[in-house]
Amino acid sequence: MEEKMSVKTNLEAVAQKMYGKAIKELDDSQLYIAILNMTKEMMEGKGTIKGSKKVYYISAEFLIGKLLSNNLLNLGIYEELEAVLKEEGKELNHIEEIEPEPSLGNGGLGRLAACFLDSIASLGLPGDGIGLNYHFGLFKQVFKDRQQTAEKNDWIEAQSWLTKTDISFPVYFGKKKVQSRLYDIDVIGYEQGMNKLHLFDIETVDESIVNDGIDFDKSDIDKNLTLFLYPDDSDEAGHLLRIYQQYFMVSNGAQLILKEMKENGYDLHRLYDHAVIQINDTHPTMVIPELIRILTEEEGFDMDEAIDVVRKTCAYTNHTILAEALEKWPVKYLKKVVPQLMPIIWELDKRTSIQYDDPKVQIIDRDMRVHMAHIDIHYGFSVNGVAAIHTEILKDTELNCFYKIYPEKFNNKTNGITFRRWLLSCNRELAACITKTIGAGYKKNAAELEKLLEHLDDEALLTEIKAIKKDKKAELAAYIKEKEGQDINPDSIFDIQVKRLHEYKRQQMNALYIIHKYLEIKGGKKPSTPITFIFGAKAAPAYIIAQDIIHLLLCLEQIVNNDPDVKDYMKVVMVENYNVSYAERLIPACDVSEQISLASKEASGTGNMKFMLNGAVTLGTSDGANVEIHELVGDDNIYIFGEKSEQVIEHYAKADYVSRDFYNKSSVIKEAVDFITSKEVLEAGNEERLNRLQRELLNKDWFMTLLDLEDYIATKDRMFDDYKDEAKWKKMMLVNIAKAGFFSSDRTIEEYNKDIWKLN
Ligand code: 26Q
Repeated sequence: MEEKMSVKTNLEAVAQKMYGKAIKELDDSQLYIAILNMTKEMMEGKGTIKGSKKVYYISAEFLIGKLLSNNLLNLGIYEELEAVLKEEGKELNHIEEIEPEPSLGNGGLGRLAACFLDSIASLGLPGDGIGLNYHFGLFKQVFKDRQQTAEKNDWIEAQSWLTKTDISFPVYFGKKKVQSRLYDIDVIGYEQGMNKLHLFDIETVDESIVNDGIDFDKSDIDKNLTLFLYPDDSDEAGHLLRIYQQYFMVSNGAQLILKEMKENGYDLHRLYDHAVIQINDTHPTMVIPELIRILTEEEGFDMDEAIDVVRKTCAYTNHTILAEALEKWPVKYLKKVVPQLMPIIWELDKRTSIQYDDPKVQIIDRDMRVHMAHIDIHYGFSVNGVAAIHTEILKDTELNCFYKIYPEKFNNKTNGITFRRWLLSCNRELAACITKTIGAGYKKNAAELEKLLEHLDDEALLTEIKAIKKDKKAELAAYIKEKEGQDINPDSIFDIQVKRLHEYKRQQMNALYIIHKYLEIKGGKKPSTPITFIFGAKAAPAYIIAQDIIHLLLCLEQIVNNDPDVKDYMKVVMVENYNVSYAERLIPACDVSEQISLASKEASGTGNMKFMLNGAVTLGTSDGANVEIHELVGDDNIYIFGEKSEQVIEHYAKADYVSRDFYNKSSVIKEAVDFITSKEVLEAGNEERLNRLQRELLNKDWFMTLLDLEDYIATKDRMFDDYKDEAKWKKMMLVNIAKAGFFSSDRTIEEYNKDIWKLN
């Protein structure tokens, strides 16, 4: 009661002060601003988390999503506020809608960073994020003529979670100087104190230079440096700007860290006793030479000691084994953007080449490209992969020559997700049901979810969980009707694939299944339960084939949903502008979680964990964290198909995969692939795109779609068949929820702390 009084009194006071009005007189937008300000004040009141050693998680991306409901939840005032508002005739749900979503990330890597910040604070560990304050973040996806177009995503408003600080550093690009400005976002732990997300910006950014869509003049960094986040494959012109951004981030980061060390009176010669820098993929790698540069040029260190101190401070996380995604910047580019770093990088290269003659481990290769990951591995103390199989592949193949040199540096940290956002906040009904059944202990200790296994025969519980799923499906159906204008049947199976569009993730294989089902229904074979296939995916604007796959999905949506013979049995929906907020609605409503990457290619995946936690059953390959999900839930509670990673790696080594052979020997595959350029699809779509996609599948298919297609179809059919067995399905749901505890990012962060950071 007292809490409720205080939230009410607090909000009334803020409303009076800002608008001179009572709560009930405010409209939702004004109320949002009032609640934002009240929440920021209450967070400040919790105080900063302190300790003698701090982790700095440096990352080009923090895909934080909307913050209001999570901050309220972590402050422990969500329910009180909701009740206060209700008394005044207001709905917190509606107010939450007003907050714009920052899209400061591409996908998994950025979202992981956001989950980690939540867990670091929730465990009471001192740890800040360091990144960039992109004004438009990742583009907003808009479909036109069944194709993706990109628009800017304007998220910064006069009043927001950002707090402008008085911290500003000079950053030099050779002789050119820019002056930074630091903005902070408070990160409140669950029933804990506060850390910070530090986002650097420059004040001269000019939002008006953006033309149509997301096109802008790339030459003037004073105006464009922090305008946009780069999509995960940028064109040549974008590369230089990407390097400008990276250096701007790390130079500011290094200056901030050293400033904090000095303010605390710490000896920089023992930097590693007070700071650990976690480098999120290679995007912040230049922090290593930058720190060495500052220590030698400005702090009087000799080179040997500077390198030693920095090496003991920096740790690197690898998120990919796709060779094309590993950053290798031409010396020419670095010389142009950051000439002051080149002598340091040459020095690091010289030391490495003296010690190791293997060309595969050099910093600068014969083509004069700087291998960013090699800097991290030689000049950091820890290298981790993000799921067990991923780390094994790094050790055995991709980074094997490094593993032989530094076996002690390699370790695995299987990814995790914050249960505050991905259960307590996005599925309050399920959380309440779990709390009623096993108590609230799981909120702080996710492993306690296993207690649910004692209730496998509890019919009432199983029925309740299924009913919650049904409600969530109905809510999603209503939302999709509103946003996409599509009618979907809440009693159909919701089969969902949401993630970035990439060939290795194989959305195209799912599309081929849909074609196969469509043709079956046309031929008179109707599924016993209707199915809704839901997709959400952004494609990097320069990634042509990915755009083609989106086009195919949108064409299928058009054809299937408008075919009177078919639409009662299946529907296809590709939602526009899939983002964190959309994920929060899709994930609780999912029955079948599609995790179908080519084995060995998806480092971990984290959507797979979110779906399982919300009672979806996984249809997946033995890839990334699916392997660990499989081990946890056992064969009976997951649907695994396709070739294993060893086999796939062997196909690449022998170059023996020929997609056309699969097409020629299977009529099912042939029919599905042929349909891409059938009369029906060509009428709905763009001939050039559809032809190109079909040719790609037949002549190249680098990610082996056709290799696994038949097994995929058979396994998916079996899964849909099992859905009819309600008793069986409900048990699978419960086992998946119960076993999801391992994937709490609290567990992941505890492991980082124990093995790498060693914060006390
Ligand atoms: C690189 C150079 C130039 C421009 C952009 C980039 C770039 C940007 C983003 C390269 C990669 C990314 C993002 C990678 C990513 O999201 N990786 C995912 O990380 C997740 C968290 O560990 C894993 O779960 C996924 O498996 C992995 O794909």
